[in-house]
Amino acid sequence: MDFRLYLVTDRRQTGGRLLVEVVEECLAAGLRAVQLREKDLPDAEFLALAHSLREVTRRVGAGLFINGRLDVALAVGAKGLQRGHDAPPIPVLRSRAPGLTIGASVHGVDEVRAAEREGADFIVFGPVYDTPSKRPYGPPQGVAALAKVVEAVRIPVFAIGGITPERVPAVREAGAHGVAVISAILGAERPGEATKQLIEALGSS
Ligand code: TZP
Repeated sequence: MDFRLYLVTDRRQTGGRLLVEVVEECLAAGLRAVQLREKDLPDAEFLALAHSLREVTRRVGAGLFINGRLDVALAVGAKGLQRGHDAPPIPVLRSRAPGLTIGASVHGVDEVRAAEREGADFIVFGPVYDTPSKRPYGPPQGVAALAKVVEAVRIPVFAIGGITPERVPAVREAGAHGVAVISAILGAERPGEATKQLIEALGSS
């Protein structure tokens, strides 16, 4: 995987700034991969946002990943698809879109093995740390569970959930290839600076 920092979008966390502008600032700071998530956006708006993000990522040669919606990933020429739990199985996605890089979002060791067997290119595992949006689903998984997941597969694992620059050393120690982040970047007063700090903690972008 040619990136270690994976920005996941949430347009409600930008403090009123336009999401595309914030992402542009992060790309200028060295960000190489963005996932458009926005699960609650109606199709037409989601597609329009995907086109805008495709444009700004294309300018700097960064990768755009689309959460869940294969049709949108294909329509905008995204680099990849982030597969959620309700999406078709990975082999089906792969047969429909052989060129896409497929990330699988998983929450447990069994699931992670299945995702690798089915052909996922990488894993996003979490929440590793406490994070407000995931509190309704129970306690965070913790770094020990992350280490187990990393041990169970050969594909790269990205840690998600409450990730900050200070927590990067612990998740890297647990074997994570990289981190996926929402609030530490989008909620920062200066998202570009926050991006730089995460890249520095990771040792590469
Ligand atoms: N999946 C697991 S935790 C999470 C998602 C989408 C939210 C991560 O957000 P933050 O703000 O980086 O903790």
